[in-house]
Amino acid sequence: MGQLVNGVWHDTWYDTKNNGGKFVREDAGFRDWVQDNPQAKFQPESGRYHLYVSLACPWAHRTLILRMLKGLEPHIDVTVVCPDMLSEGWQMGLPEPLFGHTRLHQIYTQAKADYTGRVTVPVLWDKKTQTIVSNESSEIIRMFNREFDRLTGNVDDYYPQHLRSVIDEWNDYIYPAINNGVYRCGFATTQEAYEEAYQQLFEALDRVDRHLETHRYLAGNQITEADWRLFTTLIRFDAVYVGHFKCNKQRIQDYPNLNGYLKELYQVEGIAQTTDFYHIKRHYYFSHTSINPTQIVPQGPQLDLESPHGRMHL
Ligand SMILES: N[C@@H](CCC(=O)N[C@@H](CS)C(=O)NCC(=O)O)C(=O)O
Repeated sequence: MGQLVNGVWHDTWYDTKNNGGKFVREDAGFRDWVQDNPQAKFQPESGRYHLYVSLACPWAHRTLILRMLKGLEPHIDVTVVCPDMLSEGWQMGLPEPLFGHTRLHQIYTQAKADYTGRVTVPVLWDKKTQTIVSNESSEIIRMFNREFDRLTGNVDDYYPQHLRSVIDEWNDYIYPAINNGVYRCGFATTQEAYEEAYQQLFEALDRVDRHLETHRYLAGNQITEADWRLFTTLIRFDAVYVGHFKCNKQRIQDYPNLNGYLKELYQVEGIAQTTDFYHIKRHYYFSHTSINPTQIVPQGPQLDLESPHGRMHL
């Protein structure tokens, strides 16, 4: 775990001292957009972009899901990093195909030689202009949702106009409390910071669970971006966040509605193939040595994600 300072890699853990023990996530550094418009710098073209992901990471997982759902797999190739993120940060098991690099930070300095900031996944690389288009998953999934439609002919829309305000509202609520909330629990270095995050997290899960009693999905009758953004946290919850991040009030399995909702999303065609529990468990338990110094990866839990989800009546 570390970061780049003026293009030089430093092995440092998150600094929570200046924030009263709270974990504060840094904003992504590359924020360009692929756009389907003739003036755009980054245009949607088959084979032009490369995606660097970790299968462990919930933010990267979103991009893999949208890539799959939108028929982009033949058009955007992928490098998967190794699950262990230690003193060199994210690393490739084999040299990656574009430059032969074996560390993700080399991709960042390839784009910007004096880059300063954390080296995170996902990364969307442009082979034509030789740079990083974006390392912000919430924006990469918007590009995947729409900008390649003419190329793929897939016009499924996970951020439809008429639901945008509802989706935005859920995203704004779920991101700090749940998606980032589990990290705020796990990476807190004071009791107060942990308890604050924990309370907010379980209040939010209760609220979402109540909502799902009468709504099939977050925004109503159709699966949207908001569901996929929540899914990638829920699917990691019982396997990792309950134990490793101390989010242990109750499991997703114990919620009357979230449990079936999670199963239904997991059972959508192609989604299970984007989910890798080996990478997920190994990454968190083995990489965060300040939380789990023995690096022992638990054997359990046994998850039941394949049985009927029971949400057809909604
Ligand atoms: N805002 C980013 C956050 C991505 C992120 O923080 N990814 C984590 C993996 S789960 C990472 O690469 N962390 C490395 C680090 O912070 O040094 C996004 O959503 O794309």
